Amino acid sequence: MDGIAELRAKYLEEIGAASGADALEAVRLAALGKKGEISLKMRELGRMTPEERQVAGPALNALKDEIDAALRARKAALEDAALDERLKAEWLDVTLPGRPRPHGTIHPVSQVTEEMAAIFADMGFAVAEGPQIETDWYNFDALNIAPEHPARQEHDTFFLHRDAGDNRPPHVLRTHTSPVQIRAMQDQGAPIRVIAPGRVYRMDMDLTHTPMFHQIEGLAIDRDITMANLKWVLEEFFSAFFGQRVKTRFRASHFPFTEPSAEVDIQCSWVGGQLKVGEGDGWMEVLGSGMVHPHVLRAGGIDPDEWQGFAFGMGIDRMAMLKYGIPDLRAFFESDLRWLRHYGFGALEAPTLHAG
Ligand code: 2NM
Repeated sequence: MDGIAELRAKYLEEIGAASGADALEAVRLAALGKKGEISLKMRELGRMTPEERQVAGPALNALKDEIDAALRARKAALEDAALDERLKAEWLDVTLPGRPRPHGTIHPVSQVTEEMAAIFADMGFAVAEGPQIETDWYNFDALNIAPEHPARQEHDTFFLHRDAGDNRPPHVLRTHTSPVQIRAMQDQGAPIRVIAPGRVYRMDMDLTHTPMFHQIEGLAIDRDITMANLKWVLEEFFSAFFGQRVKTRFRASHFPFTEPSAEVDIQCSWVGGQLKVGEGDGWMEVLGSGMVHPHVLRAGGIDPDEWQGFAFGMGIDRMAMLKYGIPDLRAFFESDLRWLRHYGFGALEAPTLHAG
């Protein structure tokens, strides 16, 4: 059939010369589109004699397939070339430092709480938490603090407002984390080993007191716990916390929730206005403790004829000041960014048992 060789040569050349996707599409339409030259030629097959068609049909089909394949090949080649160009033009210096982003710090209270939890965890104590708004039963009665006991006033408790006629039991902002220990005893029973760190509230505001502060209390109940266990646990704790052997001194004291009770001092020196823990022959009171009172065990649902144990409580904020040399308690809760950046910790400074 006439013209096939010419068509083939013409379109293969145009395909080779097409410099982009649009030009290539124009060639495809001109050759194989509805009104394309090759399509029109195929339509002419119907008007041929059978003999003519037998020659022209296969030739046209072969041409169509060849042009089609050439179009695809050219399209792929153009796309490859475009990608090569892009890869040459675009580049990224992976050695550049990242853009600096502002990031916060871990508050010393959070850091020290984590450090303490890690040390006590090593001695088998789990962390317990509870509500900061408590009933006066959990905050006082369960802890053997009688209604007329001076501790209820001494604590200068924040009571929640009650409208006249509102007969719900009185609620308070907890004045210590001991109610958490009562709840833990009720929930878990004996034996039990927990620490309860958290916020507590007392109406007190001067150079060394803030109305909100942080306390950590410990509780260990078993069949044969004595004050010897208490002394070992506390000495182990202080030595791990301060990173050196720290001597302790137990002084007889009184708390409604423990009997007997002891206040605990740690060894320190005070030279040239500089306080150092774990050396010298001075003592500093840091902790209250004792054997849990039978009334308190009973409030926690534990039988005091079968079980006994020790409890202790200390201030977290003051321990943070001691360990990290932070001078002013009130600055702890002022949210001053300069203070937070100076005394704060990096997110990756994980607490260790040997922090220095
Ligand atoms: C202290 C001193 C002595 C104490 C008692 C309890 C409980 F709930 F188990 F009875 N928790 N913490 C306790 C004992 C706290 O703080 C100065």
